[in-house]
Amino acid sequence: MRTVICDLFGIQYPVIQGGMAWLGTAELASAVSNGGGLGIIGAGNAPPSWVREQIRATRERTSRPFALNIMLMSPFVAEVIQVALEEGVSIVATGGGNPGVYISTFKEAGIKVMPVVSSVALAKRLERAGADALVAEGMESGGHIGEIATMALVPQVVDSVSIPVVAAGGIGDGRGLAAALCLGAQGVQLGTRFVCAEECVAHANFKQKLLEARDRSTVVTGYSTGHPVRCIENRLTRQFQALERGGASVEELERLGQGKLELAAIYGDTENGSVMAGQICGLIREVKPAAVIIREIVDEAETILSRLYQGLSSPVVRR
Ligand code: TUI
Repeated sequence: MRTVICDLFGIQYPVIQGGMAWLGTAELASAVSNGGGLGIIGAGNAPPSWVREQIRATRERTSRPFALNIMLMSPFVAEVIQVALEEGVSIVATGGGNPGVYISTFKEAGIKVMPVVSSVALAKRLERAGADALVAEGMESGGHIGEIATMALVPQVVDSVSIPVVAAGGIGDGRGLAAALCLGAQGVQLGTRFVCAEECVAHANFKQKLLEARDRSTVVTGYSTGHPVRCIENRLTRQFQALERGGASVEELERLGQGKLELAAIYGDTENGSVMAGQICGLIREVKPAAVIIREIVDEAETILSRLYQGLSSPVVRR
């Protein structure tokens, strides 16, 4: 299965890993790239020294293309960009804001840029600014989200730009990949699914929380702060929502959120920490190697699409 996005990034399959803070480490990124997808190091709020180490560690583990995701709300954005330039990263993804002012810097260094967008307006602006591809991310995603669902967002972004679009949000298997291709996307980005990759450094409790999750397990907190975040419901989200309902200040709410992703993802406190996950979490039943996840997704999508083409009345095989 080859699409324009495979040629753009020099990858085998149009399957891209989400650039997750704390979890998009060299271990996961290299495993995804070695499996034929595009692995992404998630800089999150990490200091530039950590990002540099992860880039080097990824290179030790794979000779295939990988990307660095720069989270634009990070206090270290400028320094992380400097690290990307110094280390000669070939692909930069961005999230959590408008990367418009940085794109020319990346382009001058020969770096391909793929911002995450959650609206048509930003998609058009970033195409004009020189982005090479876009990730259209729906509100089914885990972590920091926009307002529009993937099914509605992807075709509208596809129609508004001429660069390739990758669909994200609510995609967890080959059915999602096939559907995304039908919406006009050239590939998919998956975060939640890759949290349950063997190579992901997430604490066992964090993975277990995802395996136990169902369709309605996630909630969105932070609408009142302007930074909505989707997580699995737990003590922290209930505490956050109670404070939000009580009209707590943005400062108080942001203070409550600080350090909570690390608490859950690394230390395994899934009650008091932030278990960021997308709505597709209910689909995930087991932990397996990233390369197996990728192959299963691609094989399933190919089967569905060929059965559709043959005119079979039920192209999707039920599990
Ligand atoms: O960035 C994400 N997802 C994330 S970042 C993150 S780290 C974090 N930790 C604690 C609290 C909050 C965040 C966890 N998950 N996804 C990509 C994404 N980008 N989703 C939405 C956006 C976005 C939002 C606004 C992109 C552009 C944008 O532009 C605003 C503007 O200025 O036009």
